[in-house]
Amino acid sequence: MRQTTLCFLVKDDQVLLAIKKRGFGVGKWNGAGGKVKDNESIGIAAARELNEEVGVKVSPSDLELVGTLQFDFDGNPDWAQRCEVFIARHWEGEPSESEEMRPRWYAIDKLPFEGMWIDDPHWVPLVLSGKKISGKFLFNKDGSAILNFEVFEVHP
Ligand code: 8OG
Repeated sequence: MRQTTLCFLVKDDQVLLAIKKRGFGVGKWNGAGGKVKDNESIGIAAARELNEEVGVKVSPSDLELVGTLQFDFDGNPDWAQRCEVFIARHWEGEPSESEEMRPRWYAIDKLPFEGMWIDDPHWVPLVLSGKKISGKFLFNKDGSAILNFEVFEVHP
């Protein structure tokens, strides 16, 4: 199964989202992240993706794990994915556009849900309000509908 990372940069009451210019999730606003490579730790992968996609340098020790999500697609096991979600509050450099993503800051209480993944309203506000979560989503085959889901707050 694919293991991916997703990281939200947070500054005061704002979060950095970036619109995906190509690949899986094209046209959607999201944090930066992607597939973990073989022999790469999840933290190193998250930091690498932040650098490649929005041009900032983050130390893996500044990544706070805030969520673990399982995404399954009915009748489409190739798309199954486990995603570790992080928040970073310290980084070096100014976020900038890359070939893959165009970033901008959003107020945390005005997220552009109509332009985000359909599951995001069920968990993104929780992690941005300081909660730690674990969740599972079952989508239909092409990911256009949620068939069922569960999201729990975890207390580490
Ligand atoms: O390597 P690739 O660009 O395919 O990685 C996909 C990225 O998109 C990765 O950061 C995980 C993220 N992502 C999904 N599905 C969902 C989702 O349903 N919600 C959010 N917020 N991010 C997702 O692949």
